[in-house]
Amino acid sequence: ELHYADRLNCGAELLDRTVERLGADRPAFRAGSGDVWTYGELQRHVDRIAHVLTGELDVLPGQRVLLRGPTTPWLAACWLAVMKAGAVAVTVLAQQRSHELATMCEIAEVRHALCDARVVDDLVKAGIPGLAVTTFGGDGDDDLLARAARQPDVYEAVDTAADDVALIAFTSGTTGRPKGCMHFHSDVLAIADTFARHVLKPGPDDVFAGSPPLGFTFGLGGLVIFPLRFGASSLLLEQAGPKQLLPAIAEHGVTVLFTAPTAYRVMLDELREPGAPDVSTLRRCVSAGENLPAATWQAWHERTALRIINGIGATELLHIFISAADEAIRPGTTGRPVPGWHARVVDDSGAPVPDGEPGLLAVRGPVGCRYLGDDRQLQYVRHGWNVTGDTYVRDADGYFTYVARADDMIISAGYNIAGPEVEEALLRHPDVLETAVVGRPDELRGQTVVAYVVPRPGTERDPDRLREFMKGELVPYKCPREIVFLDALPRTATGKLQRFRLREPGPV
Ligand code: 3SK
Repeated sequence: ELHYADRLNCGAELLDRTVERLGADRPAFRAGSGDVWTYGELQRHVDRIAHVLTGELDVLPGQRVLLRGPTTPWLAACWLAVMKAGAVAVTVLAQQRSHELATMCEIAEVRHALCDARVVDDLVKAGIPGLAVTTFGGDGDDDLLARAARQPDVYEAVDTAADDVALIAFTSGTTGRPKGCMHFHSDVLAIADTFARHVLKPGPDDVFAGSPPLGFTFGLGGLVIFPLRFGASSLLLEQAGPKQLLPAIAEHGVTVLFTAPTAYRVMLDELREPGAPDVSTLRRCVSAGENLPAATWQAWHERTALRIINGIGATELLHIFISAADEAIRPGTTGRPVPGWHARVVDDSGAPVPDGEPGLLAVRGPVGCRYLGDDRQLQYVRHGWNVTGDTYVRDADGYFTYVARADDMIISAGYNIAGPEVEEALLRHPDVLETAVVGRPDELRGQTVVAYVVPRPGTERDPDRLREFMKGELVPYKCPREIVFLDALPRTATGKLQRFRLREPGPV
């Protein structure tokens, strides 16, 4: 059980309390350019920005402030300043465009925006009524950083309640109108005090890095909240694809890595090349965002001797709630509920199903789903449990194994087929880099299994060879009837696969 004081400001806890414990001279943020901010420097930047927010921009506690930009120490400093000012951060992705931004600002009733000057055009173009936009990192006296430089460098955090809303994080899932998930000051600390504390077990000498952006709670947790909670440092990279991550690991001595299965596969290819970067500083590798196939886990382990920490998280629950560490890891499974969390597998009525049988994943813990003005809340929270929309199986040892998204089960000629199981089999073929398997409507069978495959560069696009291979891997009814080669799979801005686009008729 976690206990927090009734009055709690997560910005002050993450920054000021850490400085009190460990001093101001340790590194906090590192940028790709090689710049390093100590905790003391970060604190001064944050406090000056907080003064601008409350003293010049008239941001009031509880008001919503949009934050938008590539992953940089300045974006992270703005987030901390919004926390300390008692306002509510509405984190979005730099790639989100005018229409999406307008929708999210309308849902969250955003009045202020802090936006990296390099990506401000889309926000201005959105023409959001009543929105005051302040840029950072641009020219001119009005820029946030120029204003901050004129402010005092100590700011007393606003006295917020533990259950005041601190953050609104949007999830669009893979389709549909975005949903704003409200999270409290205590929620921000709870994800660090559950997953990070018990699974990652970080220390002040750790160097965090990863690919998810700060507008995705996977990245906000992994690259800002966790390192600050434990006095570690974080490398904040504007470009953090697998090709940039690998050399950065070697250059900055990264010890804790956050990324998704696809990036592990691409990095493995790079690591097989002669002269590949040295990744021997890595101590923890976390994978979330989508299912981690056992084949990817094994290949990474063979190449690096590291055991990837798989996890399932959700924007609704802020971060990872099922995972495993060290020797407790069982490849191919997600793991067990993180200490502080409870999980079970239920049927449509909410009743638990026996171990070994698939059903809906239901989760309960220190963070819960609170959609902002959206009746989809009634589907997500049922009988006090958060029903994530994933199909899972639990075994007798309490390990949870992913089957599919509940709406991704393929039903063909009366058989239930989990797309990820077919994908896992395809990934065992050396020519397959990425794959997505979906059901396509079919008069005879109801649905047929169609596999979309991204081949490894330089390999032949031969569907017959793959079909032959699959006959040796899976029972015939699960084998794809059609194999389509693509250069890339359709994904959301946070990297999630958009299966619905593959199910639609016509070209992808
Ligand atoms: O949506 C996810 O997959 C996720 C994973 C880890 C942490 C947070 C999130 C939202």
